[in-house]
Amino acid sequence: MTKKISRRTFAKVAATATIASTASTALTPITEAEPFMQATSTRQFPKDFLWGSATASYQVEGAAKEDGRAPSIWDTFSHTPGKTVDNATGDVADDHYHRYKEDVQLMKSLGVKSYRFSIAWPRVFPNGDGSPNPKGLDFYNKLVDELLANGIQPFATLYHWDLPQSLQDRVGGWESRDTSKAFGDYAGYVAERLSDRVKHFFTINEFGAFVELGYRIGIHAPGLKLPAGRFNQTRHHAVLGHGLAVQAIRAKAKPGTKVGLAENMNIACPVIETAEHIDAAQKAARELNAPYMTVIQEGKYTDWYLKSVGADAPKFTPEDLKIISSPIDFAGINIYTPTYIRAISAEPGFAVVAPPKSYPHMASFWLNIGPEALYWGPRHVAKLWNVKEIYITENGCSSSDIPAPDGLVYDTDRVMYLRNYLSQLQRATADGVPVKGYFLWSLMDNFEWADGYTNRFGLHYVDYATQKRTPKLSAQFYKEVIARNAVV
Ligand code: GBH
Repeated sequence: MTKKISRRTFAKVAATATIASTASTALTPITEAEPFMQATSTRQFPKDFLWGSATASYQVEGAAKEDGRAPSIWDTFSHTPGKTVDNATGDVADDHYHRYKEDVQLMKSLGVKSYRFSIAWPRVFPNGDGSPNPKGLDFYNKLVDELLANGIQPFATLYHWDLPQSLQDRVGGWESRDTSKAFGDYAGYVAERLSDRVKHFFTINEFGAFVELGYRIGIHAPGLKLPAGRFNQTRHHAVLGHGLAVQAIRAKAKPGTKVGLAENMNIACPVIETAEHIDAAQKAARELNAPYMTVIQEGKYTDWYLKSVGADAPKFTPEDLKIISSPIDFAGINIYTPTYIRAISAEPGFAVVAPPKSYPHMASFWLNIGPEALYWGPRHVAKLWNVKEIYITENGCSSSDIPAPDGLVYDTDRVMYLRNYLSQLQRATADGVPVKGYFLWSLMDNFEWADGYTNRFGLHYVDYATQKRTPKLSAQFYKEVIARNAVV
């Protein structure tokens, strides 16, 4: 009879043998004998995974009054006393408008293959509609050329919240369909001129943030607190603007140009990974995103959404829904925090579990840590709507980021955050979820909206007094991830 040797005994024997034969190697090779060590190969991302970083115009550019740029609602809002921490504005921000070449070199040294930036609508159409400002697009032409010359693919967002003030004044901004229409025209104009070099466009960044915070809660520009009916109509005009932009881009851009959006969906994570909670989370993913991603994907508002808003439902035509759901080439999701979901037997089949007071978060109080959001977010999108091309258009975090005596920022908390989130993203790709790329927010510290310059999200520390950029520890970490195409 063969004597059975337990796995554990076998492991011990084999490990000893390995150590004996490679006595001088510091790292023991990973073998069957060490089942507790995960081989690097299993933490690998798919070949050609597109590593990138992201920024947005008003947060980095500065040059607020140059070359014919007119004010946006964010200029007005940030210049209104009391609206941002320390009354900070984006007048100068990172002065990226003048330092873009230096910033492209930061990207190059990280090794990113792509860069997501946004175009300032009021540079291109100072009044929002009407005559374009010929100098407006020059900056983006130069930026795109510089990126391509350095082997970095440009991904352009058409709206990251800097609405021309003129449209707010004349028609009430996104409260009016005129803004949706003007957005479509602007999108077509830009796509026609950049699509010889820019192959991916995002229409709108985060309906779920700018509409809610700007038109309902009032803590972002234009600072309104609309009643429910008008507010839901504003939501509708925003998704309509997206649809009109998709159509305009299709009409005007070079063949092969891809278009999508970048939405901060509510990321429904099952409280426990059992079939019933997973099922509930999937339902929640559809319902909690009903006014934006769901109507864009499905061409209808869900029954539950319409029921829950009742008499305050938006007014729309079947034609609107068709425009809103114009087919897109990919979905971008901005992912920061999880929303935990548990199954319930009553309608609608799920309940949101509020985070306990002790829930861990990063420097921003809202930034609860939930790495599995990076697994469930793209998985729901792929499953619910059969989306075949997904990008994580933002993920990252704020840290206190205080330079050490040697001048460097050792942001071990950001590295911890990223390592854990990326592990879950790797898990998604290994499970076959079609995530094609990841844009880390952000390339460098910048104007963090109502928080002004008090919250830092960058891989590079920015000394705002001198505009000096210094890579943080997290930049070194990300560089290593990109070089190895794996979680490190
Ligand atoms: C993104 O929003 C933005 O696209 C980007 O511009 C920004 O810099 C980045 O994240 C970091 O914040 O004050 O309690 O109402 C992320 C989603 C939604 C997060 C709104 C902050 C406000 C919380 N944001 N939320 S609260």
